[in-house]
Amino acid sequence: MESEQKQVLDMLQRPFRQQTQREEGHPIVFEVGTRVAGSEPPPQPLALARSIPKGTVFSIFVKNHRLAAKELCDYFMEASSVTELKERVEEVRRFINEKLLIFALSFVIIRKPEMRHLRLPSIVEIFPSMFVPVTTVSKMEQEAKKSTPDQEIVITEYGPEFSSTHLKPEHRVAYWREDFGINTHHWHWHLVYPVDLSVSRDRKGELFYYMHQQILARYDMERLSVGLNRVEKLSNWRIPIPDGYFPKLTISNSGQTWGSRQDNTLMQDYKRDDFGLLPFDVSDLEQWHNRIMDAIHLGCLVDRDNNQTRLTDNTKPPEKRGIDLLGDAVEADSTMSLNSLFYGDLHNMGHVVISASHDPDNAHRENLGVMSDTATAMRDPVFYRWHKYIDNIFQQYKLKQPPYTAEELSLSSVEVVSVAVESRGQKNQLITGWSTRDFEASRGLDFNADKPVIVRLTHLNHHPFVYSIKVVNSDSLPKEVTVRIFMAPKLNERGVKMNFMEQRLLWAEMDRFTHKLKPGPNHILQSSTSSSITNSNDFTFRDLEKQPNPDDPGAPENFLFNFCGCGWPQHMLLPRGKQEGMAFELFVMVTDWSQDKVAQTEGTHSCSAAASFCGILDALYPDARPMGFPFDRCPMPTLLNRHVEKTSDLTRLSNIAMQDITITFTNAQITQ
Ligand code: CUO
Repeated sequence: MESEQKQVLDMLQRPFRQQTQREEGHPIVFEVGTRVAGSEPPPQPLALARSIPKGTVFSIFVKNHRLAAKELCDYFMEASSVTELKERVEEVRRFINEKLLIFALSFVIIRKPEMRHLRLPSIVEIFPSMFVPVTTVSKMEQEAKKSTPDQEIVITEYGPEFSSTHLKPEHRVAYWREDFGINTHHWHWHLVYPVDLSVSRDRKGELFYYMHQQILARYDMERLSVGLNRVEKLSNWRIPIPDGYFPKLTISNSGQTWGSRQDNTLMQDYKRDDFGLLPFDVSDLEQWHNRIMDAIHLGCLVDRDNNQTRLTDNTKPPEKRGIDLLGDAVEADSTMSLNSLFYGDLHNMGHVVISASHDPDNAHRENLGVMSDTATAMRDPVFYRWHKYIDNIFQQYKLKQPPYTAEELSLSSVEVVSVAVESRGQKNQLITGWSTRDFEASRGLDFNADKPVIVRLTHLNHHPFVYSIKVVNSDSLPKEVTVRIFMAPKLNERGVKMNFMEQRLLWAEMDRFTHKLKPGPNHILQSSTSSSITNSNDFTFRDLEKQPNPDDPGAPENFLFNFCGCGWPQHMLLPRGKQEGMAFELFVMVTDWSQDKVAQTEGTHSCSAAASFCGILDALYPDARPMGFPFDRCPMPTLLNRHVEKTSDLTRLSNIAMQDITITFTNAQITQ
């Protein structure tokens, strides 16, 4: 019998494969014209899921599509084995939208305890056309046709030049926005933290805020690296969006393309007839915005029975933090939001309205734009402007929280004596450049070739490095601590050193880990490849076919793999930096683990990596502090003084240290 892993790979392969009704023993019926009133067929099972046509956009930002996903996920969840799941998949493949099918199948494999040991291959190989432009797909088709039997087909896609010219400043960061890894991460994260699928995960709303805030910090670091200003929030919806986006990608194998947005397109009232959504006005978004802002400034949300729930981050479990409640209300998850009728569906509907702005009434029969899909949204410059607006809501709330006290920030028995990063014998000098990664496009698309067709994607990369942290524990006993590492650019757009408030939102988490300090001096060495935000989830079909049988219960590292796969790509851990070298600051803070830890139930498995962005499956988020601590709130004066020489600065916290580092972009190949 086929292994379970093999069955999973078979189900995911070539989602657009033709499976005609005749092959399945069903008569082929073509329906032409308008159905006569009263002749409607009886309701079918999976009616919602069926309502999304094959080959069209499936968007989890659209409420109806979320309901359809719920229906299909529930149906698949009932399967008691992989074999039964496969039967169900094959039964519905004929009439279910391909993207919806893969979403539901992936969701079930992550969620069902007995299937969690199975691995999902990279979404790049399942849907190559969501990651490489249609011209590259055609090139692959042509090469497949004319290749000789002994010829390997490899098509190289130069990411840095993909959709851009140098006429538009925004194109300077196209290589970052269109990177396969960050888009894969975003798809996977929303699969693990879905909306309206009755998935109630610890601090889900807060993680929605934090993960997206961290994306923005990283995007802004990248923009500063290429000489662009930090991204501006999209808060005035009555003026046109200056930057357009032309995806050049296809939605399906039938030639359907994503909608394109011209420069200076206005967000307009939504009146499309193809998603079952009621007409929806930009002023509805404004109304939801106002209600949420009122809640922030009044300090409470109001539920449907008019009860008030206070918004504060100074809570004790099980009371939820204000940021968590706000995250649920803004994203919005109607199963989690305290009052989704009143506070609405702001973030999701923003994606929808923007992705329909080129054809808001469907008059041109153009598809939605890439902002409607989690696997493609991060390609579009407007994604960051929209999320900066969403983040600004959260920041307005955060700035109302009292600054952390010295007690909350300090750990006087511990002194961080020095911090450095080391890479290839160089101290505090990090190097970035380009690498390539091969994906087998013929796993997702049928090129009619009897051999693999490979697409070689170019991406940013860096040489691995090691954090070297010297710490003195003045206690006579060993002490368990959390080490928190962040990085931010030192200078702003004008080349001026930033103060704390200006730099606050640019701090990107690089790592967070626990460590047991022995009494006296300690030397901590931590590899960049073990970062708590990253993972290596881009396994190919070939990788998975080669690995030892994962059905074997003695393969423990497979456990939770798919869940942890929602981390940030390792190759994007560092920003590009500049060719002449760019100044960054490293921030290391050591805190008391006894105050950071959360009480987990026995037997909790943690992600070996990526816990900062993914949390832990079926367990509590593994850090009791608010996410983003200590940069999530306004500073206290001691932190403002952190640059003063230690010898003369008695107020400086001993458990915090800073180090200037340089990131140099080589524009050369990085081999590891
Ligand atoms: Cu991840 Cu708007 O939430 O895209």
